[in-house]
Amino acid sequence: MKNILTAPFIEEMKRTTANMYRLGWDERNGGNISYLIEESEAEPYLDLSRVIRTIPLGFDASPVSGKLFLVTGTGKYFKNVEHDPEGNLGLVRVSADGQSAELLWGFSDGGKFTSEFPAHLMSHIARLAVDPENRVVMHTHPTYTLAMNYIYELDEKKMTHTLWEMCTECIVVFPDGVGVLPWMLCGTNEIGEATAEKMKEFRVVIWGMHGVYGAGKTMDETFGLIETVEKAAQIYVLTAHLPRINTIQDDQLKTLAEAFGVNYRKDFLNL
Ligand code: 2HA
Ligand code: ZN
Repeated sequence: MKNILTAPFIEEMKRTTANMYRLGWDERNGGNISYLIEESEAEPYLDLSRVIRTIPLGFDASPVSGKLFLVTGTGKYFKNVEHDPEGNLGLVRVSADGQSAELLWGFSDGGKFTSEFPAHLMSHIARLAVDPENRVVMHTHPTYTLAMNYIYELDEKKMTHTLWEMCTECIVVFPDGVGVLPWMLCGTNEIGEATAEKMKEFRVVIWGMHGVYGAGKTMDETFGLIETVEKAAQIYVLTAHLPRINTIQDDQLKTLAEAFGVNYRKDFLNL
């Protein structure tokens, strides 16, 4: 058996959480990531028949039964993942009946997965139905996206439109726009279900006055998606109180989307 601490998926999780912490997006225990791992990726590092303990999920995750997820722990700090991956992360397999998670590695202090794991798994299920290659779900509290939530209507069309105007590449990176949920109690199945419903349509879902969920095929793609939304929100917040002299026009956004061949939300432009 190879040492799991050298596995590429652990390395990626360490690098990503450290990076997000340094960006100031994941204060204290803020944020959580789940990463679908293929059995063939985990097998060189772990005896997959050895279950350390079984943890109830609290909802029916049978559409992802048997799938492995590397996930951040509840109450754990992104800041600490790189120094103690085994204490702050866990590799779990969704049980055959979809009711629980079988811990295969990690959570070494007796901990468990993030309180948002239902929202993550429901989002994985929703995204996999649209894109079978989806593997990552990421939740974080990016500063400017959050700031924008307090000074801008929580409206999908308006918010997407404004974000698209803020950087030329936005419409190319998130042509599907951003889904928006009102403030809701986090850590519940209800917010998980609402997020998953939005994830059928959007890869980015803003949780009003809380943060953002992103989904994608790889850690880089998912991080890049959120990073681009955050950059746009930053430009917005830096300019919102100033007179707007210039803006990217809707016909230019259309030209961009067509030049890059992306399937964008045409109903989010005012043409
Ligand atoms: O895990 O960010 O939404 C901490 C959170 C909850
Ligand atoms: Zn959060």
